[in-house]
Parts: sequence; C-alpha cells; structure tokens
Amino acid sequence: MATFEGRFTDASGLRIAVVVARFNDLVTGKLLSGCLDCLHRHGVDTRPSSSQLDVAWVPGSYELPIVAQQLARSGRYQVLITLGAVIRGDTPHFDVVVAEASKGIATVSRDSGVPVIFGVLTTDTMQQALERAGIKSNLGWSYGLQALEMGSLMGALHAAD
Ligand code: INI
Repeated sequence: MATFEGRFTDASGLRIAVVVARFNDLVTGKLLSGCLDCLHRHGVDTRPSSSQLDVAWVPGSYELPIVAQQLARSGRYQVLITLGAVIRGDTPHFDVVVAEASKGIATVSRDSGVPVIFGVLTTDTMQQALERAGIKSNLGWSYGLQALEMGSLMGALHAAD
C-alpha cells in the first residue's frame, strides 16, 4: 500500500505562480500579503528577484481562469494560486462572476494537471471579506499552505509513475 501526502518542507523545489484580481484590491492585496508571508516562511524565495515565484495581476476574478490557463500551459510551474474577492452586496452579477471563476479554475486545474488553488473569497459584505483577509485571520496564508501541500503531493505522485 502506498500512502501519498504533501509535505510543507519541500518548497525549495517548487516554482509557483500567483494570479491576483485587482477588483476589491483592499481585500486581494491583503490576501496576497498573507500568501507571500506563508510561502516565505516555508522557504520560498519571495524577493522581487526570485526565479521561484511569479505574480500576475488581472482586472477581476472573472479573468483569473484565462491567465491561470496560460501559466499552467507554460509548464514552468508546479502549482498556481488564484486570489480574488467577490462581494454579493456590491455585485448584482455576483453569481455569474463566482460561477465563471470557480468553474474556470477547476477546469484549468484538471485539464492541465497543474494544481490551482481556489483563493477567491465569496462573501455577503466587505466587512466579512476583510475579516477573512486579515482582520480576524488571513486566508491568503492558508492558500499558500495549500499550494505547498498540493505542489508537493503532485510531485510525489509523478515520482511514483
Ligand atoms: N470582480 C471581482 O473580482 N469581484 C467583484 O466583486 C466584482 N464585481 O463586483 O463585479 C468583479 N467584477 C469584475 C469582473 O471580475 C471582471 O473583471 C469584469 O466583468 C470584466 O470582465
């Protein structure tokens, strides 16, 4: 019996891309900070000169999948992280943006074989979004951790092929 698990100590071998939406950047900027802090504390080179980490900005969460797709197809990355914030109270087309972002990101991940972390907050209010982006906890940190786990796990699975 084989047991496969991702590790959090293999970060030096990973190349990671983060795709982040500018819409609601008060929230997404904080998610990005939390995410980079997590990656840095687990050994990822997050300096501007890093050859291990790239960050791409898109206008809104709706655009996350197409840029994630381009990055995944490049073959340069073992794992991608998408960050966005869609707030129901301010968004008549909340359901459309959330559905396209979530379906699109899942499709990119499955089609490319590159794990793509779904870091899109979907909340009723800006207050709730801010609470998840640093006022209470910062889910960006968790998304960073999940990326390390999935990048490592996929590496272990590939090695066993
Ligand atoms: N994009 C978001 O990431 N969050 C939102 O809350 C949001 N609202 O409110 O509309 C939003 N809209 C922009 C959308 O993602 C696209 O960028 C835009 O429609 C252009 O394609």
